[in-house]
This record gives sequence, C-alpha cells and structure tokens, in this order.
Amino acid sequence: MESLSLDQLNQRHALEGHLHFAPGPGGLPIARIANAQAEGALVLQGAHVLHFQPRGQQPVLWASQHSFFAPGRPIRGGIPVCWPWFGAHPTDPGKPGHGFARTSAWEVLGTRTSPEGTLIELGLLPSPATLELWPHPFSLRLRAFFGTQLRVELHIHNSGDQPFSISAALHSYFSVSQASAIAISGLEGGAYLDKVSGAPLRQEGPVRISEETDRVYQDTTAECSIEDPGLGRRICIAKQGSRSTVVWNPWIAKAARLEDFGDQEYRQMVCVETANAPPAQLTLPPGAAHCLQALIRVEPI
Ligand code: TA6
Repeated sequence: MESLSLDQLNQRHALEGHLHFAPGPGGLPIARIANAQAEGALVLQGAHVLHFQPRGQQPVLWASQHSFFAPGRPIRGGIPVCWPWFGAHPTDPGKPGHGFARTSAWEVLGTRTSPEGTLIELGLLPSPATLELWPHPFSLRLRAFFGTQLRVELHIHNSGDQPFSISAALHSYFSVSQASAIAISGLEGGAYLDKVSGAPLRQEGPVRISEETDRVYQDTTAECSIEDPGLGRRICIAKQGSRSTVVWNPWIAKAARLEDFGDQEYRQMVCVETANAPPAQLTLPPGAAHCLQALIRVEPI
C-alpha cells in the first residue's frame, strides 16, 4: 500500500473548511474534522477515532495524557479497532493484544461532507506482517461519520477461499465526570463473564464502577447509556452487528501498572465497547462480509 504525504492526502481528500490532514500527537498523521455539528479527529494509524465533540458539548471520548503516539504502538483512548481478535490471542500470548488492526497503517479511501456531517473512510489489506500474525486474506474498511452523532462502522470482508473466525471490538473510551458517580443502563439482567474474578455472573440493575471492572456481557444487542449527572448528560451507545458489550475501568491498581495510563485517570473514564468478544466468535465463510457499527450520541439529563 502506498503511503501518501500529508500534502498528497490534502490534495486528494481534504474538504475545505471541514476536513484536513495534519501532524497529530507524536507526529502521527491525523484527520481533523470541523463542521456545523461537531469537531472530531481520526489518527490514520489504526483508523483510530480519537476525538468527538458535538457543538456545545464537552468532549465525548477520553484519551490518556500518557498515551503513546508512536508507529506501531496502541493509543490509550478514543476508539481502538480490535481485530481480528479481542483481548489476548487465543493460543499465542506472544501476539499483540487486541490484534493488529489498531497499530497498522490504514489507507485513506475517501472523504465526503454534507449538511449533516463529514465522513472519512479508510481501508486495510493484508501485508507480510499481518499474514505472519494471521494467515488469512481479508479486506477491512472503517467508516467514521462526524455529525450530531458519531457513527463508526467496521466492515469486515473475507476475500479468501476459506472460512475464518474472528472476535472484534470498537473499544470506545468515554469521558465522564467521575467514574464512581455514573450508572450504565442497557445491560440489566444480562449474563456476563467477570474477567477480574473469572466468574460467570448476571447483571442486577445498572452497572456502577467502584473497583476494577472488566466484564464481557454476552448476547447483548441493546443500546447502552452512561448516565453522568456530573456533566448533566448521558452518552448513548447504540449498535449493530455486535452481540457482546464490554465494560472496562482499570481502577486504582491496574491504572498504576499501565505505563500509558495516569495513576488518577481511571476517575474520568469508562469503556463501553461494541464487540463480538470471546466466548463469542464470528465465522465468515469465503466471500462473506460483516459490519460492526457503533452509533454514539449525547443527550442532556
Ligand atoms: O476491553 C477490556 C480489555 O480487554 C481489558 O482486559 C484491558 O486489557 C483493556 O482491554 C485494555 O487493553 P490494552 O491492550 O489496550 O491495554
């Protein structure tokens, strides 16, 4: 895949007054979006949505002040694209956590703007490096639409002649006033795997955060919302093509162990992830396609 310079990207894909490419944090190429509805940003590495702020609102996505922004390193925040596996590799702990999509160089395929908002589309195809990690042909596309809502779509195509099985997530980090003061609705009664204790449990009432929280809610397709009285808002996360919802906050000890996570930053974030996460798998026959979509909006409360 040809990697274009910022000048070439701007010549081909910039949209006057709405979208342009510039050096982002750490010098990583970034698309910056501004329109009547919102501001946004997407780091080309990993097709990584980093920022979404509807006009008149506080930023919706969270990112650590300690995040790496370096070639091949995951970004701590925004919406990492976890593919073709979620979490640790199922059999080889030496392979990168959450797969390779989030640290790969994606290609800008197109941009478009309308009175409703601005779209950017990126693509990822196999390389010798990805085939080494995962020996299957594929085609990925990531579409991010910045309007009054943020719509993120991961389109997965099995371009090979053999079926493949994957797990995946749009691993969204959200900015909240105080993690211990929010309530996450939409998962009531759902069965989940508590990855902290290893126990299979069932959710009673809304999810509240008061300790390390790392839960994979299975067979959940409902919209979730993060009720945040401190910011006077709820963040609503609707989805399509996803049967798992992951809720994560590292809390005190794990945040302190993570090099790219400030010791106190757990207080201002929570992940509500749009996923198909183990034990769920997604098997695509040759030629099949699947779309994993998150639709994120903010409402006053
Ligand atoms: O989504 C929750 C999780 O799987 C946690 O177990 C934690 O590892 C988190 O993802 C972050 O993973 P990362 O590889 O980005 O540090």
